[in-house]
Amino acid sequence: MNPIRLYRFALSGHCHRAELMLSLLGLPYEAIDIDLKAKEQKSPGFLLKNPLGLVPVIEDGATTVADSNAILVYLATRYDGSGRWYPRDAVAAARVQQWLSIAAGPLAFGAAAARVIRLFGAPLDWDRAANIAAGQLGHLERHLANRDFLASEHPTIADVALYSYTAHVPEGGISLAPYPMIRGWLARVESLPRFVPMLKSPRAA
Ligand SMILES: N[C@@H](CCC(=O)N[C@@H](CS)C(=O)NCC(=O)O)C(=O)O
Repeated sequence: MNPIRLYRFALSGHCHRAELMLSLLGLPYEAIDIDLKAKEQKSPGFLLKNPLGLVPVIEDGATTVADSNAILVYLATRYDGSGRWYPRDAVAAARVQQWLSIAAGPLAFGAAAARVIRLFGAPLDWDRAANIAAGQLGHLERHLANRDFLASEHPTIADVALYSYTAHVPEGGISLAPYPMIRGWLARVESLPRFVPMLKSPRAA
């Protein structure tokens, strides 16, 4: 099998989400770093891969997939013969989708936004982001009170979608100290075979 090409920015949780899935599935991949500061993601060549001009994007042979959650769905559907990472049963699939929506909604506008403000000076409102993050982390903490993984008794793409930005919440100036259930879940994800960590920003405390 030829390696899957992953176009990424190493400090992006969206990109780490895609890379973590590639690694957990044991798929050969080649990471290609995109220089976001130089706006390489808006170059004509890159816009052919993703007209929205965002990373991550993967190329698997003739197939191009943009958007981190779409990449998780694609990789699990195509390469996980067990069907465990993306269950097809109606109820289980709906439970997974709820978490993908949280990853694309309150996680992105809360914890991820707070981090991009602190690390890269994004012109966003940190108090608003921290408030959204508090609501989302509280929900996650309560959900994990009586289960090990988010959408099933075993890990699924829901856990992969939520992991990266949750693990790096402190880089956004938000402590994980009040969230013991979340910290336990992060440790369970980190102990999965072939787990790869996300790069920690040198700018973070
Ligand atoms: N919904 C997209 C969001 C991706 C995204 O926001 N990527 C950021 C890096 S974390 C990006 O490419 N930013 C460059 C830009 O805004 O020009 C996904 O899940 O992949």
